[in-house]
Amino acid sequence: MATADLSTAQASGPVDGVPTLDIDPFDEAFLSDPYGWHDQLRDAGPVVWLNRYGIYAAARYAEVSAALNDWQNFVSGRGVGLSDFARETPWRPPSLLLEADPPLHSRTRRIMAGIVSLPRLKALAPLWREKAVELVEELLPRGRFDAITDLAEIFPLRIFPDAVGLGPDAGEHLLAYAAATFNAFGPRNAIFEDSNARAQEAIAWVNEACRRENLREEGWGMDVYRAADAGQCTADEAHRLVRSLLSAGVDTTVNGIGNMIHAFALHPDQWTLLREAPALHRKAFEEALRWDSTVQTFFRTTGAPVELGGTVLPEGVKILLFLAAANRDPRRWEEPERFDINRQTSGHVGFGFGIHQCLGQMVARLEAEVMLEALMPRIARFRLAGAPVRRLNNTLHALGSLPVEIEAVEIETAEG
Ligand code: OVM
Repeated sequence: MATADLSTAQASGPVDGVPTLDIDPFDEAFLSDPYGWHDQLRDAGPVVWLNRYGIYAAARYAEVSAALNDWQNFVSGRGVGLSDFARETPWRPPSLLLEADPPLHSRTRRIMAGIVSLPRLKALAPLWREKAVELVEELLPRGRFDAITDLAEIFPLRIFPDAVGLGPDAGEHLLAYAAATFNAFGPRNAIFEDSNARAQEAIAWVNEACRRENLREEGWGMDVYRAADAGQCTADEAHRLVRSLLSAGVDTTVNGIGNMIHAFALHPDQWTLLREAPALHRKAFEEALRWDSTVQTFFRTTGAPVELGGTVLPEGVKILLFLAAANRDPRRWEEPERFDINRQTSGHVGFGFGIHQCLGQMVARLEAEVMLEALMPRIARFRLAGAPVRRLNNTLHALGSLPVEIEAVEIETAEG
């Protein structure tokens, strides 16, 4: 099996002085409640060795951010999952953004940054605002709904595929594809195998959807092909770059919004505070990302011997970076377990850090912003109406269901 091969292909043990742990960060117990395990990882040392996979790991803010910021030594081109592309065949042809290093990454990143740009988003904002209000008005009369399946999964799917220029019926395929993609960064465990088996049709659909002839003229996808026309990349690269939009743009924002609503349902005082000071809504989303990071982990591979947290790591080893644990590291954050929308959140690594920091962060922020703007004036309170159900994923902290009961705000009619 892949995991067994990996642990023998890797260095057989850690360099001297590195604490070793038997924790499996991809087993169901860990993934069901990662925050319950992070203290052990952080407290064991700045860099630890995980026996289960024969890899290094870091869960403290200082080392996670240092590694993310050092792209020369902590490379992405050998994959940002457990699998080392120098030794194993990748699950899919590597991303030209996520799984690439400079100079290739510099070129592809520049192309995409010009497309998923602030002016383009500003032009889309009025439509997205309208769609957010429309969805909230549909949900309000129900009193009870599922904040994941009726809202967090629905809203991005009503706006994002359209912005990319995909045809209709993208929704289910995109969700299935993204789940498998993010699971593939972990080991080939049952969680991966299950989602991979379910995603076969979605994979074929995505590969078709990324072709030039299947993209609408006015979407971001066609812009990538225009960059190819302009000589900035090849047509094959354009296909792969459009694939990045579909891979990274859906399950991330679905759970970014879902986890944020979950946070507010668990902290009604913070929702009240937000409604009293709606200008805090952008901060609130950042705090939600810090407090419950959608992307929990990414790997890097050492490209040369490199020092991290007082240990010199050898060349060619995998290191698992716990972004979500760094975001709750008491060495960096005051009362990190508190969800506090007034907190100074800058420096959180929920969008990563360094040259690979989330390309779509402005898209994610705009989606969350318009959703909060639609919810704030209309919902006085969220209450859990049942136990939230986790959807286990090797990379994402995801919910499958979040039943909520809401208290609607009566709309004031004009006086006179
Ligand atoms: C990509 C890609 C896929 C998954 C995640 C991601 C968080 C990027 O294909 O480029 O970024």
